[in-house]
Amino acid sequence: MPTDSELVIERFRSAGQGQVFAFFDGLAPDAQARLIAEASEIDLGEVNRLVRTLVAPGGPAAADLEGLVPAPYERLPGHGGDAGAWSKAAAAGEAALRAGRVAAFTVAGGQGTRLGYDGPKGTFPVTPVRHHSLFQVFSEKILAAGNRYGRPLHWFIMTSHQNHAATEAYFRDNRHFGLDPGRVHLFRQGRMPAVDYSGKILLESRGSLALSPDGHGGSLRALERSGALDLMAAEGIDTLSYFQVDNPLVRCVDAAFIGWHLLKGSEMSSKTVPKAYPEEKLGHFCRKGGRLVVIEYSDLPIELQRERDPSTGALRYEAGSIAIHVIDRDFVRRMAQGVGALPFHRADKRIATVDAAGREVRPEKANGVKFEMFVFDALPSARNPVVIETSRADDFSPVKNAEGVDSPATCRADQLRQFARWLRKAGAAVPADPACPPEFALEISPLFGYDEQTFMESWSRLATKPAIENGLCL
Ligand code: UD2
Repeated sequence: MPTDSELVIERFRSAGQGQVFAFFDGLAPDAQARLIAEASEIDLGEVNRLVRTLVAPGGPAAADLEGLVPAPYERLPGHGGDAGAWSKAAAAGEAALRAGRVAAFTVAGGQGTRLGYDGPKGTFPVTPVRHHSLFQVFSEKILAAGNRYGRPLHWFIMTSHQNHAATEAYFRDNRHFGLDPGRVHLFRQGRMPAVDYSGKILLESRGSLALSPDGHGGSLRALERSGALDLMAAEGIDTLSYFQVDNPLVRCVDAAFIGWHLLKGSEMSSKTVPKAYPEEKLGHFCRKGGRLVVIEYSDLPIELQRERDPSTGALRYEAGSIAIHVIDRDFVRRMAQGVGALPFHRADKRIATVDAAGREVRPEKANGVKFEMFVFDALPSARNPVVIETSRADDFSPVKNAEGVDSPATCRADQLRQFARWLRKAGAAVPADPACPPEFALEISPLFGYDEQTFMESWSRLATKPAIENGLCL
């Protein structure tokens, strides 16, 4: 009788992936066991299908743009939207929050390579004065919203194998920033093996596979596998408010957005902002064959990204995707169980590996392919998907790069502008551009106000208004 290990090795050999065990015999028994465990995670049928369709010569096919048109969206009242419909939506969202039907959901499994920060991205110090982390900002927004609606929120956070333990320790060490630890649920996303350009699964070292997170689209199956969906069902939660870990401006739960989603009977809804300029790196909301799709910036020809509406001068494909969604729990379950399963995308990357002699190789240029799923690929399968406009200044300023656009500096300036806007609205005198004098120390904790409305309410309750010549920390 072959042992379990022999069966795994044989499975890989017959799939043409036997190279994974090239150094097996020289490994210590515990390292052998670890490699076998990693290998057992791999769905070889899936990998070989992806190699055939995405890596083999000729593939992948360019995105099919036949019949593509810009998607319509619900405009903000200030931009011609129906103010009555927006206030109905806000009321419906508030009722859902008060009934405890909504949970927050953050995807935090990415590797954050562009930022060059060592550690889970959520621990990055992002606020202008107190240098609070992304996770602290979200925690305080979620805590404050729970207090406001009289129902503490559950918060699901998807991590990766790489950053799970560090993320868990961070929350523990910081006492979950005041949240009930029983309502903060961390779970790991799935992994996919990387392959070289001939489709062979790469080793990261002699005794381990080159595995990487399966993309934010992996969140749908990870929510199912981790038991998060069952927990939601048991707690009476049917709606997830989804956002990315890199965006401290996001309204973690936005009543009007949740209300639009619920009132339209939508299974997955999205926020959009008009693209700031044609080359901005956002996906585009479009319609194709009667369905809502997101076409990534890298897949939409630049001529189309630059096309303008002759009457208004606005970009024709102006509806940018900022990766903020509301998702129905049962829809996640359906998608996770494979109905309308998400496609994988190919990403060419530099992948640390070993050579034929088992020596470490740190390539200078891309040497292979990683496979990732994108959550927005679920939209075409969703019933009545709705897209609503949001104001960029109130929802979107991601930290992606160490410098330049979407960097800690631009995000800091956007936070300062938001705080200044709220103060000005309340009648306080603040500099025209608070980001200009760097010594102007301004920061407002989400516990004081996490959006304009909650800020104004807290401000009006202050018996003595604070002086703000040199800044203000609330
Ligand atoms: C994403 C969108 C882009 C736009 C932009 C807004 C894609 C392909 N593009 O760009 O259209 O909406 O965001 O900021 O999504 N993540 C995981 N696991 C993974 C990979 C990523 O949890 O395996 C998380 C990651 O931690 C982050 C988010 O997903 O919170 C976005 O990932 P990204 O930085 O790779 O996305 P980006 O900037 O290419």
